[in-house]
Amino acid sequence: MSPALSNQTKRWQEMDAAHHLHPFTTHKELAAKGARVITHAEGVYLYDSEGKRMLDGMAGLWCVNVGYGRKELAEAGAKALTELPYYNNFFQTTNPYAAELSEKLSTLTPQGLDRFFFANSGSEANDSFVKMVRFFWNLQGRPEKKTIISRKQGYHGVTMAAASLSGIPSMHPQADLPLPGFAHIDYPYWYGQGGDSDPREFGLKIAKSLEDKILELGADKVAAFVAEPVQGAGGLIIPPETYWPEIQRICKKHDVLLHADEVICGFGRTGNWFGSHTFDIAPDSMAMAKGMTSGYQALSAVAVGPRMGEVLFNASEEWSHGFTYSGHPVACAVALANIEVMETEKLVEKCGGETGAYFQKKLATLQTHPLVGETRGVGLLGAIEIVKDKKTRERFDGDVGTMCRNHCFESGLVMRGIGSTMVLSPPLTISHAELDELFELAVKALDLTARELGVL
Ligand code: PXG
Repeated sequence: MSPALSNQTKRWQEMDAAHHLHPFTTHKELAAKGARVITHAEGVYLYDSEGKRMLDGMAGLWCVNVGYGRKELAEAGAKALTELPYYNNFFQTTNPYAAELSEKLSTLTPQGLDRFFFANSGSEANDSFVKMVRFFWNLQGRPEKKTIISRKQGYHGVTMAAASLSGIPSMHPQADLPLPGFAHIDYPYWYGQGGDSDPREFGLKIAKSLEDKILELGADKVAAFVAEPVQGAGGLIIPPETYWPEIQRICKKHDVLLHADEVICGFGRTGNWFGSHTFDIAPDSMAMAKGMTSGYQALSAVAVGPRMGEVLFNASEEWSHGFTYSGHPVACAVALANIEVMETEKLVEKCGGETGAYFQKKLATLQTHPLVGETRGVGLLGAIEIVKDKKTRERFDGDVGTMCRNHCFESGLVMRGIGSTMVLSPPLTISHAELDELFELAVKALDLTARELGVL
């Protein structure tokens, strides 16, 4: 941040340091430095309180798919706020926005996933799934079928059950997690762990760890397998093509339900409406959030297919679950407007077509950079592996991801660092000229990182 900050920025930083607990933050460190204050945003650009402009290569937190400043979404929200700012969906009541959104979603999701429970965050959606699947197996007369298997480095949220599903090691000890009934298996990170193996064989080997775990626990004890089509926060892990077909075969064979966490992959990110379309996955249920409203409102959903849906819809017992804001009219109105923008502007087709192809072409050019061991991507998701030695894939000591991220910020680009992997997930509305700018800034930040590491 610039040395001479305005009084207003200083005031905000002081208030913040004194009173605001941030997500995933070391507060001592932040207070010493002062938080960056983002005051407005337009298109693919963010602006801070000192007037600095940054290209948002992460679409917020993988969510602002239609870009910032979209009047259509603001107007739809304002209209709902005026007409029906709130009413609940308990007690045999609904609202037009929630009803219309659930029907609309049923036309976009993979076949059969036609029933939706609304919540307010990805964490709540996954937590709700955990309760749903337990209820399902109880109703089926199989109360022992309860353990849920998920993956190391998976990210499914932070509430007690969602954090138990998550497989990022730092998320567990502070809250004595995971809860009982959760198990974690290996994840298909070929570049990091596949060594010299053929990626196709590696995909099968990692998928087999699901079968091993099911057999170890007993198939009659396993309720579901939960996974992101592409692991996002865990390092943008795109599985080899053999992985998903084998996982699905194993789930079917052992009667284990498959829950796809589409919180990042959903709403166009991988070039189709859902990551399940891109990877040809037929899940029993899905979680969605983020791109559903492009982050303009807090909204998420669990979609269920016929197997769970029929049982839950036909239960004679009340499902004792739901949030004050489930199916909130304003959030649902904004989601409908967001989907309309995506359809009118053919953003999913563009991500799967010209914009995605241009992004992937530019991303691949970074492979010639002295720090870059691999780039990989799908749709408008991209990862850049920073290595010390391209041949052996040896990493640098220390947190090079944060080092590179800081150089990105200084250069005017938001790129996320996960260990030594840099990650991109820009708005789906990004133009070719803006992509040119994004990659120019990325090279600049990589050069600055290389200089700091003594490589250039
Ligand atoms: N599932 C997935 C796949 C996610 O990426 C969640 C669930 C939880 O959603 P909520 O709305 O409860 O946050 C997420 C969230 C990061 C980062 O640093 C990623 C997420 C959240 C915060 C930070 O990449 N993803």
